[in-house]
Amino acid sequence: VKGTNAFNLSAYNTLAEIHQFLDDISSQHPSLSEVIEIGKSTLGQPLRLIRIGANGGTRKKAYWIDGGIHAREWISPAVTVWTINELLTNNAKYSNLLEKVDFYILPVANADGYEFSRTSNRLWRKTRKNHSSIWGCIGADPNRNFDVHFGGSGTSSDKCSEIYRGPNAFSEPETAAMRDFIIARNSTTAEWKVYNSLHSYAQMILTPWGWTNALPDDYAKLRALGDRAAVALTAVHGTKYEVGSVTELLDAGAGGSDDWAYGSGLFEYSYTIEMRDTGRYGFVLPANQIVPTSEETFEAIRVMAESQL
Ligand code: ING
Ligand code: ZN
Repeated sequence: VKGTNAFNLSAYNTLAEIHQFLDDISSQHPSLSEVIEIGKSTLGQPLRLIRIGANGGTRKKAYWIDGGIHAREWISPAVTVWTINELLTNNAKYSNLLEKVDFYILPVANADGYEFSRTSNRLWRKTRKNHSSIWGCIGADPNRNFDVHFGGSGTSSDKCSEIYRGPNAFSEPETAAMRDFIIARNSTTAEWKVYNSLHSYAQMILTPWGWTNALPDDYAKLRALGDRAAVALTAVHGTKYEVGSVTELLDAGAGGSDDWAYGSGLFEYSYTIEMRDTGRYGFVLPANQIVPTSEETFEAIRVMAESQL
């Protein structure tokens, strides 16, 4: 499947290829999109997102999607680029949605980790910031580095752990850039509504909380929309999904981005979506599953977005 300028939507692309794709597709749809650099990674890579929506500059309901918080979950950046291509290439189909809602899509939140996973260690998860001189113990888990009950259950102070939370909340420039951008936009042009963080693998739509077994006050509301999204997702290719809070379905993990998005009060709805598969290939999902995974995940996103119309 070829997207704009022969960008290959059915392959796992490099960070540079993804950034080129953002520039190319945005230049083809200048009235519906803009590319924004929200900061730099530890190793100096730009952290780039695309805003997609009509009427640039006006305050609109806003939908955030990040991919690639965890380096090895390659399906996540791949689904974000497919989604960007779908919204812009077929924008006539989504004109009402794009009039009312702005999408902010950050394909590769953990840019350094993604490149390291591509070039050196396929199963790398964390960032690449040097918190430790011990070989193999670099980086922090960005999904334990946000600030809701930072340092709580399901996190580690061991720099060699896969769930090392970092020395303090937002110690990683990648998570700090997300926080700063989301907060700054909130007071200008984004009325944040829905937060999605795309991960793999488990086939689950997860609501907060990750830091406690307690459920959020609005759990019934979050769950109802998550359930509707899962039904739409499954209808595409029959892929089975579970819906529940992080601690209902997985182990606790404090400092997750979805807990911060919801707990900060910035977003009304917040979900971590754990995409394909359930373990057969795990993080090393074959590239021939990129398009079907994107097609089904997009229907879940569409339900969440259209709930805002
Ligand atoms: N799973 C998530 C992780 O960060 C999660 C699960 C989501 C934990 C939200 C805490 C909060 O461990 C994967 N596969 O990354
Ligand atoms: Zn993950």
